[in-house]
Amino acid sequence: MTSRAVLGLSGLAAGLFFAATGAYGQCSLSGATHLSWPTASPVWDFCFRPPSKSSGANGSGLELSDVRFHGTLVIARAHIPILNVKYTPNAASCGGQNLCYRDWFYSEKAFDCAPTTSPGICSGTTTPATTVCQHPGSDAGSFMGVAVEDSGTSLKLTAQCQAGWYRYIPVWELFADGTIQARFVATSIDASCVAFTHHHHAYFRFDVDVNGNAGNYVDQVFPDGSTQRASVERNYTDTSPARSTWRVGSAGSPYVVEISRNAGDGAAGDAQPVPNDFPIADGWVLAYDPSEIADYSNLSTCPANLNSFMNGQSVDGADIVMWVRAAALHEGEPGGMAQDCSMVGPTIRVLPSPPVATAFHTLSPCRIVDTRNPSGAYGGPALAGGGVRSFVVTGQCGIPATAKSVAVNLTVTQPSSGGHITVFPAGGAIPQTSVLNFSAGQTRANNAVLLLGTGGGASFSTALPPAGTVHLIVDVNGYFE
Ligand SMILES: [Cu+2]
Repeated sequence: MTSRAVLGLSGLAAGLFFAATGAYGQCSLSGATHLSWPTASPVWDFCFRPPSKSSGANGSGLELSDVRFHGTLVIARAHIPILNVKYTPNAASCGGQNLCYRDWFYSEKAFDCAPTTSPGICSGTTTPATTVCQHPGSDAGSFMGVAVEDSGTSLKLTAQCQAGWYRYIPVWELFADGTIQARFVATSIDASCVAFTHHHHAYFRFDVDVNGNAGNYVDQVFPDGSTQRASVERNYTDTSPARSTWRVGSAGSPYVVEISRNAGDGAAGDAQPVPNDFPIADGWVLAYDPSEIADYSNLSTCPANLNSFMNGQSVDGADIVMWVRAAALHEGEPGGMAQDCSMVGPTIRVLPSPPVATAFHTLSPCRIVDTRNPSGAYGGPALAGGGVRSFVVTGQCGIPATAKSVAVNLTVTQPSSGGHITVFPAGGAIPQTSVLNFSAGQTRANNAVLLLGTGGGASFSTALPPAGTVHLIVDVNGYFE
């Protein structure tokens, strides 16, 4: 199968096919390529631009935009507008007077990838993307552009840039469960200065538009699961080893977008092997401002000037922009080269919105689904292996349209073989954890709370061998609204 068959690439023609502003499938940034994945049943729909066409006076690497998950807009733009490098003091004057370089992220450098499936795009099906990380110290390859590699379980986009002797590699990997690994690799070709200890700092910018850019909110998520809503623009600093997690949502959206810094990304609170005039912070929570794509007024100085974007604007009910710093430490090796290729960067997870549960209402137990009954919306046939079946729960058994979730007793019976069932809001992603496990012929029951999704529906995914079946019975005993 060719890449064209695997990927729904509509490229520059996208604007011709999708005329309405903000329409599904349209790229809001010029020169972007539209993509949906997987083609058979798309989960992600987004656009991307190569570094040479990316936003900002210094570029911003491989830039994603118009990112939709199951049809809902989640991220308007994601990119890396600020890069810098900070050296420890050294006799070779590496890093110059301030031991620091401000770098650029628009200068593409050729790497190996084949075949080229359209101008500036390769699929890697014959030659996987092979950057300087696979042949440390020197460049190779002639492909210029973006590698778009479909492994079946993920879609990975890779580019490679140069700034002097440094090589910068942005990587975006999207998974069907709603995860995006936003990654950045800093490395270099052989050069004398890279043998001295230095830090690379990449500042990711996420214009998070959950279900549109209006009325978004952002919560800090603490290790115990509790949350605190941000009211005005702020920055935050991680302590070692703790790393921050934030969630952006909007009223009525089926999803929230969670952004987590990872352990390897460096914390402002870590012991610093470089003079600590930066990092200034590990992240910023800001209201969208079209003049704040990057710190343009600061290009001649090295530290990121993102604190100047904090001017007291409200972020509760605003269009939210999250900046996240990721740092890679390259430790000097006496007489040698520091050509580390470690990947740093935050993890994004699109999650079902938590129900706003203000009150629990008890119901007399009521059977809403029984697949042993004749075929129908709430009856047969039995659930089939590998299948997903959804039931509209609101409007049944006294459950009002305002219900956010329902308390149920789930029973499975007559399974043809061992397997399990998972539950999730209709229109949402299938989660990794099961609600009921069973073996062949077994009848099992469990209490559960079903989050309701699109149209007040709850969905059930059945893991069984392909021809297998299992009957499902759902008894409701209350709801949250
Ligand atoms: Cu380095």
